Amino acid sequence: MTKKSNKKILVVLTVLMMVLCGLPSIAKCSESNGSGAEAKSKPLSREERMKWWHEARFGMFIHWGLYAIPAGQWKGKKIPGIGEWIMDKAHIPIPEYEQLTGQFNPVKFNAEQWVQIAKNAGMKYIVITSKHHDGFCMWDSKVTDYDIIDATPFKRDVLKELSRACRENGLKLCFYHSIMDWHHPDAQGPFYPNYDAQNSNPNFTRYVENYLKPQLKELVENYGPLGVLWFDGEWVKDWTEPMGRDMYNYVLELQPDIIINNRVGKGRKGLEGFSDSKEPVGDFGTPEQRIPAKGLPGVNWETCMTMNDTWGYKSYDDNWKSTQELLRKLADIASKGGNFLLNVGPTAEGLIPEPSVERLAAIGHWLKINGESIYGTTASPLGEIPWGRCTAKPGRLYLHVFDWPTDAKLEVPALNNTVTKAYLLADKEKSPLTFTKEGQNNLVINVPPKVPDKINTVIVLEIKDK
Ligand code: FHN
Repeated sequence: MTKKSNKKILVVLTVLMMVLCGLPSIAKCSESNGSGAEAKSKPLSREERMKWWHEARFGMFIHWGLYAIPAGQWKGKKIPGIGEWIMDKAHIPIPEYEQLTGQFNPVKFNAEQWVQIAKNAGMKYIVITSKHHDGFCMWDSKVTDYDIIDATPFKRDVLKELSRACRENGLKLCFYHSIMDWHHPDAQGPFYPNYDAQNSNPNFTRYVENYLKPQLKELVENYGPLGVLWFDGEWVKDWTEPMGRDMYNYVLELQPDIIINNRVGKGRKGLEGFSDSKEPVGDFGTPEQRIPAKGLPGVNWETCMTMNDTWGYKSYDDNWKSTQELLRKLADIASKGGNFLLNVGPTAEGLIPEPSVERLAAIGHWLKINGESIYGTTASPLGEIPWGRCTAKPGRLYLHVFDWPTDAKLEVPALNNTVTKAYLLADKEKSPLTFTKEGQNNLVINVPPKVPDKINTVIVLEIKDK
């Protein structure tokens, strides 16, 4: 019997189990102690589940898949747009795109090294594409052969290796998973590249029940516990808000403390927080490539962003953001109460591009000194500040100074609190800076004339009251 037919039998059995046990209770079913009286513990609240995530503030996004091989070029032509969309942008027929599997052999991939790069950058979690829109699976999935083990000469389960490395290094592993699938026959539709209306008989519900859900179960149960399930590709017309809600509940049953983004439903509205519906599904909003000017008050959110102009590797995209830009974005996001998910697009050999590595190392260096002003902080209680940003913790304000005052006097507007001490966060001795109150609420701090850190100097204010 072939592996494919084994997989088919497995799918049929799984579906049968689901029907017998009553959807969506796969986890309940396998957890039964046989007594019939299953004690159900109280579900964790959203904020209990999200505690580590708020503390973390900074994570690594990894877009990696077959698209790293063409790296933005197809048949000698540079294809405009983001690298991981090449199948769509270059109108590559499925059988032709599938040929890439034979070339996928990233022998330089080293999970430990990737995790070290993230850890040294001060990142606390990693979100990697388990499956992007092209449908190729980066783990050994039992419900398809279109995966890294069955279809490539590499035959290594990169998600398994990353899961181990993350666990050993104390980082949370999270998966990005695309709902839209350009490869699965049941998920086909006129939107998809090379849609063949004559020969296909798509059935999206069947795709969700027999493919998407079993795959997520594999990911949560065999690679978990996971930090986040980060859905995407939810805009396809076949995907509905009720399907999103069902999926949210399904995943939470599999792992009760998991966090799930807003793209599980159709909630990506406005600034990519949530729709106006009364109870939008998902735990956090996902502004993409932008930082909402005033954050997203009352909503958990995470900005995801590329370092150049692509998520998946493109060999000729050299439009890198500078370390200064990235570090200031991190402070800006934290000052508005959000998380920063910064992307890398590894090469087909399995290497994180050097410009990304360099920037991450520099960010890590800054965070080693100034991390206290980012991790576990909350949004700025102050209004707009002309020279930089502010983050807060109980009893402390962290002033992130981007533009150092030429007269060595830093004015902090609209500060109502009693300040007991001010010092540079980078100063191990915590030598106090002197300050005076000016007018009603303005505080003027006497700072060293020479800028200590051109990118972002952090001044700590210890304050008496909240
Ligand atoms: O289409 C994708 C894109 O390729 C990339 O994965 C980003 C990351 O947030 N999300 C989608 C567009 O919203």
